[in-house]
Amino acid sequence: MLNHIKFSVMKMDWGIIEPFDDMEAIAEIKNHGYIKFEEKDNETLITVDVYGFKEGKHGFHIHEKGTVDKGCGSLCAHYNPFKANHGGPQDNRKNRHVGDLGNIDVDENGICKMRFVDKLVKLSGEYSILNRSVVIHEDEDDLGKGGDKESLRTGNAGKRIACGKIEKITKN
Ligand SMILES: [Cu+2]
Ligand SMILES: [Zn+2]
Repeated sequence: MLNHIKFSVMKMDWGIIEPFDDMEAIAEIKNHGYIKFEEKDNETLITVDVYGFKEGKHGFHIHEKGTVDKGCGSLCAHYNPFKANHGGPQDNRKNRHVGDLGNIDVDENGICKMRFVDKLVKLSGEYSILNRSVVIHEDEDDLGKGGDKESLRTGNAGKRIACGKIEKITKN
């Protein structure tokens, strides 16, 4: 599966990527770019293309609600349908929230472009992330390894500095 995608989390040559076109969604982060989701064969390709953030790592999650009009503070906790502790994207579903996407790594120009595949994030079915939200935090997510209580809840990622609602892309 997905053998044609020769990357995990890295910057890439956009030209070699075959598009996933079964089902797509996008979260526009106002004044900061977008996050795109493409589901195919039970996996979801996530494309991050954002700008205007401070250099370094920033926690990156799917939160439960999609009410971005009421501010990033209204979006409730990380999307966690399996009632797990907080973790990172490499953990299995017993050890992470579905919404735990780790960190974006912002370069010295304030930009992060990356692509990776996630097996828990779904656009279809019972545990769909549609109409929920993407949140970018001020601090680095410790992926549940911080050794304190908050690490297992939020990864100590700090303030919510940007967010966007995940909306299905309707194709013509
Ligand atoms: Cu978050
Ligand atoms: Zn989490």
